[in-house]
Amino acid sequence: MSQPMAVAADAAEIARLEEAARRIRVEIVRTVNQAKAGHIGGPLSAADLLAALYFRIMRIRPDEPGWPDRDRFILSKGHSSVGLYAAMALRGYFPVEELLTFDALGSRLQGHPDMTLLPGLDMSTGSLGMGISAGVGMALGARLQGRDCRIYVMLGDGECQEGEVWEAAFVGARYRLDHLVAIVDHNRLQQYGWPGDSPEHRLPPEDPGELVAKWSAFGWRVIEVDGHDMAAVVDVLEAAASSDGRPVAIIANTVKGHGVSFMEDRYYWHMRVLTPDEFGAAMAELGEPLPTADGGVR
Ligand SMILES: Cc1ncc(C[n+]2csc(CCOP(=O)(O)OP(=O)(O)O)c2C)c(N)n1
Ligand SMILES: [Mg+2]
Repeated sequence: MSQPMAVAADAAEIARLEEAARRIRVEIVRTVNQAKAGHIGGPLSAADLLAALYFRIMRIRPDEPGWPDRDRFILSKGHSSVGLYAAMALRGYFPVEELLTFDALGSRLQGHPDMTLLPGLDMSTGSLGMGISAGVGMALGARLQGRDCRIYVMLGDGECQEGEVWEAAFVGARYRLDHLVAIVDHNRLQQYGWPGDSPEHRLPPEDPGELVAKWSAFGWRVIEVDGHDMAAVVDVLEAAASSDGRPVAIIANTVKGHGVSFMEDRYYWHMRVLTPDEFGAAMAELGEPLPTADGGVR
């Protein structure tokens, strides 16, 4: 059975999704601040993509996480788990307050996603390069079982340096897995990368156009998009559903740390704990100013 056509996203729907993305960012910052641990730049660059997927695109049932026909999501860049957890909590998989247990001993929300702990999590990840192989397996499995579900895999651009990504890309195209959608969070930074022309500046993991050329050369249908333009993100994710026999790679051009000005494009916010002042400033920028001792806001 083919998937029902979605009603086109109007301005109110785009605003709803933008608000979901803002709330995801707020929970990312709050959670990392509470845990004094966790990655922050990568989750922030992925927030708009996660909002579009979890709040509109994916056919999922948060109250029935094991529904066999659900679309699957694999966060291959598993270090961005806090963004995925925020999206799942806000979408109703578990209480938002549980985010405060992030990375604690015994929590279901480990620093890297553990599918044996959290219902609704489709794959354990963290070792970069592996998620896309799992996605190929799931797409093959769904085909064998006659299921119409889509498999979405989010990768980092630095992660695309892993050889296993390209082994899986080769196989995905060979088997014409047109229900497999890879989304590359192309934020042009990795953890450290190569030094640029100043101490603040690091070179991107790839040359301009290189990811588009490589995924195309491996036989994938490639679509490029501004990963922070919600209307455009929704358009390409919906376009990805019209199959032409090839798996789809969406190269989403993003900014690492997007939404918090002093984190944007700065490699050292890949993983860093906020000072109290930074926490206050970040929450204010995200539209959730913290209360001050005298009853005002920062
Ligand atoms: C196989 C493997 N090597 C190294 C790491 C350590 N590591 C975690 S995140 C990261 C950088 C990833 O960069 P990118 O894929 O661009 O992610 P993003 O910019 O979205 O955070 C590295 C090297 C890892 N998790 N797995
Ligand atoms: Mg990156």
